Amino acid sequence: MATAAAHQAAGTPAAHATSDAIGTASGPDSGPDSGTAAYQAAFDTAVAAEERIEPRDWMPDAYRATLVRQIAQHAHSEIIGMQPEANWITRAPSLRRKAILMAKVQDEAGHGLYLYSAAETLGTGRDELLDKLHSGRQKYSSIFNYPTLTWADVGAIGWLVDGAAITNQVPLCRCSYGPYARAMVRICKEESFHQRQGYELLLALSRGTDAQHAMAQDAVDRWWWPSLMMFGPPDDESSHSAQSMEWKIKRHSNDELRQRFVDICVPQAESLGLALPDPDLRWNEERGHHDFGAIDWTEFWEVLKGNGPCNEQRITQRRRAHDEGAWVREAAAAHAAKHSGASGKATA
Ligand code: FAQ
Repeated sequence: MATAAAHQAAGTPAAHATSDAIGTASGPDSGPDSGTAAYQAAFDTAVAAEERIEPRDWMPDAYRATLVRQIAQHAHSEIIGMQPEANWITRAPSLRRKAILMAKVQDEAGHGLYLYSAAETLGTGRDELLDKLHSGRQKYSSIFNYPTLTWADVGAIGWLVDGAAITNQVPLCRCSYGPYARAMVRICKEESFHQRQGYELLLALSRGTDAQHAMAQDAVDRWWWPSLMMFGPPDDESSHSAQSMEWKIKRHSNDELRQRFVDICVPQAESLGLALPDPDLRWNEERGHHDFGAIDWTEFWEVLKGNGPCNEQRITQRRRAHDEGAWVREAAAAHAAKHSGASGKATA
């Protein structure tokens, strides 16, 4: 790699030197010795030059911990996020809608798998992460603690929740950590399909009978504000943003992305013939953005503390699914062991 070669020519360690190699030199993050300082400098240079940090590269402990925290929270959100929509698979109004919804929910499981794999490249196993989710030591997105009361909620989740997820995740395709960035490319393509199916579903309801239109409007009324909360607390209360942006894990602040999402949604709501439930929403010529009303941050923090409408139900269901799936994991492990034994014999 040209940049690594440049580091070597200059007599400094490349960020792409492997952790093993560094471990024998001075030990990563072992203290403020000159070896660690040089690796830190090389890491900083690589990040500044928009190079990707890869699993075996040296990285600061805090960078690794931040990535594990964010990727784990993201992975947990994908698998917990299957629950609100899966609730409607058996009641989808047609075979077409049922097939689409099953495929979407299955995609979310797949996103969880890519993300747990990305976290594993940082040295944290899936069992440990799931254990932290089940014991409440790691979070998942606030949005999945709200109930899906009608069929229109499936459309509102697709349009607003997947829409917010894409707005947040497209910049993550440029995250400085390679495996996370690459996972996000595929996830964003699938989320984009999800968003369109939600929009199409809501459009059908909005143009349907009065009762169907009212059902679509009610769903948008309930999902709008929680969707804005998905972007995280306001910038002045966001504990991780500044450091994560410096490391180029996050590319934009929570408020910037929230504003982008509002600006995208306003014309889409007009095309849908649905109103966004915010009397303060209006175009601000001077800012070149829409102004919008105050978000209820008390509600957000309460949901994070476990006091949302569905927190208990979601985590209970997740733990039950995990326990009931134990035999599948055991069978898969036995199959893998048998398979590797067979291929081992063949090789011998
Ligand atoms: N919910 O300092 P910040 C999806 C926590 S995927 C819960 O601003 P950060 C797909 C945060 O962890 C949706 N907790 O944090 C789908 C921190 O607590 P900690 C998930 C939240 O990390 C669609 C504290 O507040 N997407 O929807 C939330 O810099 C349909 C302070 O916050 C991702 O995870 C929240 N909304 O920024 C699936 C994307 N917001 O850890 C099924 C990746 C903040 O110190 C159906 N993640 N917190 O205890 C990110 O981009 C970032 O982690 C943010 C938060 C922007 C979410």
